[in-house]
Amino acid sequence: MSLKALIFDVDGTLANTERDGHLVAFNLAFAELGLDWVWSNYLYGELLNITGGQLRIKYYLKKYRPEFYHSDLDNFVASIHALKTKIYTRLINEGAVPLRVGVSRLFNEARAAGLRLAIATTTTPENVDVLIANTLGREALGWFEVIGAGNIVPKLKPAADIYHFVLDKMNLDADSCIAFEDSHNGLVAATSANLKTLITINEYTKSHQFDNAMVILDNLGEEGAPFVMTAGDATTNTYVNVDYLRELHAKHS
Ligand code: XBP
Ligand code: MG
Repeated sequence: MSLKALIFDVDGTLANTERDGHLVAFNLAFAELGLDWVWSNYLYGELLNITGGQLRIKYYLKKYRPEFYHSDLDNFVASIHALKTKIYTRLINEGAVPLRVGVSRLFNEARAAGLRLAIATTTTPENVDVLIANTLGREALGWFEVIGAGNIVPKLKPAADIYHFVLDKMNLDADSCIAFEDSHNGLVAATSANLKTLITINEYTKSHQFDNAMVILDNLGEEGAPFVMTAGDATTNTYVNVDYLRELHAKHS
């Protein structure tokens, strides 16, 4: 089966939104609400194992603030998270987070080659819109046939639900796609949906287990700025382009 579509995770894959966007926004939201919770970069690395901002806050409270009590915890956490989303979208609109190396180029090359594009993420839908619109322009939202985000499915990653949702909407077999992820949870979600997956690591995920990935890279690379491969078959390619993706796809079929 030939390669027809590319499906991208967002946080950590398209941009370093976790460190420069979400973490900053969580801490600003806590401060604005008078809460003395401060998440360090180190702690956030652990908290990222829990996908979904609201679940992440609840995990933090249980593990690090066991004495904390609120009579309506679900609503309280939802209200903190709503404020965090407002702050996050403001930060992104201010241009706080650029796309990672090679992302914009690959989108353009894939579109020119007639590959279909989609997004599969656990983040809140408005966070995706604002990141795409701010980095690539509002019209780029139309480049993605499906934007699967947040609670549109019952179970967040590492469950495969969001990938199944996207594949169903596109009416595509997993065999004809490649997924792009940055984390263990993301890889588990993608491979559980039978997707061949390319990993670009970041500072939070560099020590994660990526056993079933096709290849593990430090980023997508650019002409003249080669990627560094941590695992995968040796290649003469120095940056991820459509030819290399077709090669990887054929090799792993
Ligand atoms: C992303 C997430 C999200 C973001 C924060 O994971 O887990 O929770 O960290 O966004 P992935 P929200 O990259 O695997 O999709 O606060 O909107 O949940
Ligand atoms: Mg991610």
